[in-house]
Amino acid sequence: MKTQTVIIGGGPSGLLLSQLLHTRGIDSIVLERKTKDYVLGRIRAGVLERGLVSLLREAGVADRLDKEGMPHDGTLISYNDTAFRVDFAKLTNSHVVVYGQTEVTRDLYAAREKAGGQIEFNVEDVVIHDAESDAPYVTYRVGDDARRIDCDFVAGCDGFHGVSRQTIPADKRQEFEKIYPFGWLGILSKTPPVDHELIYANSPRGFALCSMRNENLSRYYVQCPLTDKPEDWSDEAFWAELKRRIPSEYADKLVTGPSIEKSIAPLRSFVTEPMRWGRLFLCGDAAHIVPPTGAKGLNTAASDVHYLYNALRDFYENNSQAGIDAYSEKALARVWKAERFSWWFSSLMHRYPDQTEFDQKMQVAELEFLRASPAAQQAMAENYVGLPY
Ligand code: FAS
Ligand code: PHB
Repeated sequence: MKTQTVIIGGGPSGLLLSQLLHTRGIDSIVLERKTKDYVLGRIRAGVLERGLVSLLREAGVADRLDKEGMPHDGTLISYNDTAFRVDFAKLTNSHVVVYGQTEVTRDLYAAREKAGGQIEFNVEDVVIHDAESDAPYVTYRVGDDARRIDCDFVAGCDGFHGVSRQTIPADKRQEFEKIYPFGWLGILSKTPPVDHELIYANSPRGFALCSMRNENLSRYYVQCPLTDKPEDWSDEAFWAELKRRIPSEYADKLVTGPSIEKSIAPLRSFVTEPMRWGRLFLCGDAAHIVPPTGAKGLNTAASDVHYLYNALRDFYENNSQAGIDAYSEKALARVWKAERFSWWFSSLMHRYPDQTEFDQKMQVAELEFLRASPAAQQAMAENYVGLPY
């Protein structure tokens, strides 16, 4: 087989890139390790930056998003049984949209299938060959059937545990990592959200987040030790702990109910440099990971896709290498800003096992400053709604 771009990974990065390329008549084949249902079964991000919303519209997959997505003009931040609001609309004349990553991925699959896009599921033993040449190829297996695709480019959209990053020789890449000493226990429940906006809560017992997917589907998180397992937490124990971590005015009106999904995600900050190796380009979690505190994971994958899509367009439409030569530096410049914001917000909102009383005083002082300073809130709002591409 031959195509212009082989895309490894059928998550949001790979599907969005494939759909955008399709809009310009550029062929791609997506190789996905799992089944479509497995991919859609993952419960992950919930907040879309303005840049990702625009990109989904450009890809022609925003109809349902525009109908069902919930624009959020601000967020609440709570500590010491009190809360204040950061007003994105007033500070940035912009907003975010609450619409689950699962729905984004579902819309992208629907669009690719409607367009007759080629997606191969249950692929195994994916290997990228001759990435440094101008004629790379990918080999893989589906069952006992060994296959090969010759191409011009390979997009590594295969997440943190994929093969793409490992294809770049270890002595040619540099990795930067910070592991956080806690995880997030998340649940999904068919209950009305406790407020119409998100609540990020700093509490002496640990971080909590009140989010949602729609008016009757809530997403809640509590910080938990890395040694915890989802089965260690009954629904009752989760709700009781969440109520202890948010201001009483919200705890008193929290509607609880059975969890329909319960999982623990570890938190890490991670970046690999460069994000290009010859004709191989890394996008999304294949290249970087952020703690979900700033809702930047999916959104930073989107800016990578934007840069790579335009670079490949430039190559095919204008016969120019400029975009692909600039890709890694351009993508990393924005990646590091997202890493910084996610690290800052995580440091501000979580309880760290080795935290001293002085450290906790520093957190409260910064929260008081954020509460009182329009300039500080402006900085936070600009990062949260999404820095420009
Ligand atoms: P993905 O990991 O989503 O997709 C990669 C795809 O590649 C997967 O479908 C995988 O099956 C496939 N793949 C892997 N290896 C392969 C191989 N060898 N061959 C073929 N296919 C292969 N972000 C937020 O903003 N908010 C959150 O709350 C949040 N929660 C998260 C919870 C968890 C447990 C995880 C892991 C991530 C979370 N994220 C969150 C980040 C997440 O949303 C990612 O940023 C987003 O999924 C990035 O999309 P992709 O880059 O497409 O990677
Ligand atoms: C979510 O709704 O899953 C969500 C929202 C905001 C975050 C992280 C996760 O910062």
